[in-house]
Amino acid sequence: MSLTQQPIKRVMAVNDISCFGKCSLTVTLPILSRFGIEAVPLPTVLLSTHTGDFSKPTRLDLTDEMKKIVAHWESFQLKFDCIYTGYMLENQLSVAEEIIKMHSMRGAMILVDPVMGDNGYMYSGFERDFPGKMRALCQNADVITPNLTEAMLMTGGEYKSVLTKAESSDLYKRLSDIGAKHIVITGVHPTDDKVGDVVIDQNGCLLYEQYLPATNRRLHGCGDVFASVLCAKLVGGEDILSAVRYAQDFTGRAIEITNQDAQAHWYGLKFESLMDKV
Ligand code: PXL
Repeated sequence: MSLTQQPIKRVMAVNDISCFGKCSLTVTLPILSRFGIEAVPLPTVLLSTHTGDFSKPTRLDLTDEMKKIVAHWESFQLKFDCIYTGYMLENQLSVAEEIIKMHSMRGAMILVDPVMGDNGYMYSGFERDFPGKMRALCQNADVITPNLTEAMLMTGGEYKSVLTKAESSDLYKRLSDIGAKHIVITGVHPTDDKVGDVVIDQNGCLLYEQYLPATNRRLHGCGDVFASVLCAKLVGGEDILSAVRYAQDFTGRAIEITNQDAQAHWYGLKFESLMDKV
C-alpha cells in the first residue's frame, strides 16, 4: 500500500525525548495514539530527564540525525496531516522551518508550541536571542500555544504573572502581530487565585477565555499534555474553540489527579489513568 495515502491522520511530532520526567514526546506519542492519530516522532534532543527539576540532565543533540530522517522520509514522499513542533535547540529552528514550509504547502496543519520557558524564566540552555528566532518560526503557523512566559518573551514584554485587563489587551495585540492564525495562551492569571487559557485570532480579537481556581504547585509537562490533546482534537477535525475547551478540561483533570498524589508525583503530570476516559 502507498504511504502517501494514509488510512488514518498522521502527525509529525518534532520534540525532544526527556526519558524520565513526562514531557515532550513521552507525553505526545501516547496521547496522539489514544486519540486514534498516527504519531511519527522526529526527536530533537535525547535527555536523561527534562531540564526543570533535575540537576545536569545528559543531552544528545540530534540535529544531524533529524536532517537524515527527514531526507529519508522525503525519498518516499511521506505525507503528514499536521506538523506539531515543541522543544528544540536554536540550530534546529531552521530545520523545523524547512519542514513547516514543505508540509504546509502540501496542506498540513501547523501547530507550533514555542517551548522555551515558564514562570517568568527561560529554560536553561537557551540564549537571549532564542525568543526572537522562535517568533519567526511561529509566523506561518495555524496555531501557536505559548504559555504566558513564552508569550511575553516573544513580544518583548516584561513578565508579570497577573495581568490587568489593559495589559492583557496590549499583549494580545502584540501576539497577533506575530502572524499565526490562532494563538492559544496558557497559564493566564486574571487574578492570583485563577488560571486559564485564552484564544485570540490574527487580529487580536479575543475568541475564548476560561479560568479555573489556581493551584500553587509548578508542574512540568502541563503545556505538552495540553498541546498534544489540542493537536489530536484539531487533526481529528474539531474547531479551535471546542478543541481548546477539551484540552483544557483534560489537562485540568490530569493536574487534579497529580495533585492527589503530589509527593510521589512531583516531576510531571499523572495523565495515564485518563487515557481510558477519552
Ligand atoms: O515541557 C517542556 C519541556 C520540554 N522539554 C524539555 C524541558 C521542558 C521543560 O522544562 O526541559 C527538555
